[in-house]
Amino acid sequence: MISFIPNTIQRIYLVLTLDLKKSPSRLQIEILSGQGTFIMTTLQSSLSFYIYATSGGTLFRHTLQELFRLKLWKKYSKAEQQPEYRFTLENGILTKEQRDFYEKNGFIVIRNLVSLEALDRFRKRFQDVCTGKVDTFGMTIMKDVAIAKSEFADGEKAITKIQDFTLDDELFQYCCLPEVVKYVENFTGPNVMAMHTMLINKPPDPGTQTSRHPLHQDLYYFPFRPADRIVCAWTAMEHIHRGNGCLVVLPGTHKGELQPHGYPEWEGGVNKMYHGIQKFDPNGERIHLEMWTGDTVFFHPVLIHGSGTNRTDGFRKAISCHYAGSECEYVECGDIQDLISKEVTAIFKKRTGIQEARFEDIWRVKSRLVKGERINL
Ligand SMILES: O=C(O)CCC(=O)C(=O)O
Repeated sequence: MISFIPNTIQRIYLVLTLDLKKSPSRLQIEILSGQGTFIMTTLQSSLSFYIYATSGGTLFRHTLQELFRLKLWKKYSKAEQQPEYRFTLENGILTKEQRDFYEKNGFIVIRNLVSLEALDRFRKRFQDVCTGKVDTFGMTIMKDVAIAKSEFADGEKAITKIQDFTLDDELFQYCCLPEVVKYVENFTGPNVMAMHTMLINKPPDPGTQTSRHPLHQDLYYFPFRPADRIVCAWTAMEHIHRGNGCLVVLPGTHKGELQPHGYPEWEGGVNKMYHGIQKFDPNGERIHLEMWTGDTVFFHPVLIHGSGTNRTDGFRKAISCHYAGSECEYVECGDIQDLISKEVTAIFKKRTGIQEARFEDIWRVKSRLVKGERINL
């Protein structure tokens, strides 16, 4: 009798205040966060229990089946907080295996993506740029430090790289190739900007090893973020292997931080703006990417990579574009990017005479929308 009265009062209270509409997940949060208090379970049938809890002075009841759903919710919400996929997006055409590979390694090679015909058009246009047949407005034309003084002082053989060809409608076609862009969207999302473009014509090394490209992170050059919504597409214009200086990547380094860079102290000299990372694990894993004509590698801007010496007689060609989701934003560059931002801005000021130019202004001018809407960049 003594225990019957409080029990009856409690049951009446339960019935009067029962709120069956409270969502199980909400109740779970409140119990876990201490706002709600678990009270008891009662047997509903042989398979079903009710779980009672109070929150904010009201009592709630859920069945064991709902508790099971709560477990699923807990699992799902954990996935939301620590997403399995950070570097790739849902909306693309990468398979699960390809996404997992990129997430883990920071790059993915897609074989035979770009046609020979398209690459021949870009090769022809490059030759026309080198021989002065087309307007090179906006482009940066670079020579190897060793070549400038060599027998290849003119024409295609004198030029190691052209950058910033977004204003050239012919070369810009590379950035817009649907077969490339459909992969790019896996990383940038649907609003795609071409930010940085290059056609690299790695020359035969004259023995100085200046044809090497030191290990670096491309994000070092970029004043926009977030890094995970930026990707490079780099297409082999011929068979590229260790002999002619293929790309070398340090898998998994895209998960790290942007590192300090500077000019490496190489005996034979270093090309302008070829800054290298100053500290890295020399014993870390390296992968040399052997690629055939049309193969395309997509890689993250924090991935440490570079390319080797060209020990052949041929000029090794590759074409690339760095894309970013147009929702990315320009940011103030910190100390790590101080050297490169000053160097690039000084060159731009000298070339254009625009003394007020800031680092981000240069990027605004040279970038071009590929698909979707131009939002921030
Ligand atoms: O094609 C190459 O040699 C490497 C290019 C590269 O990594 C770069 O220019 O950032």
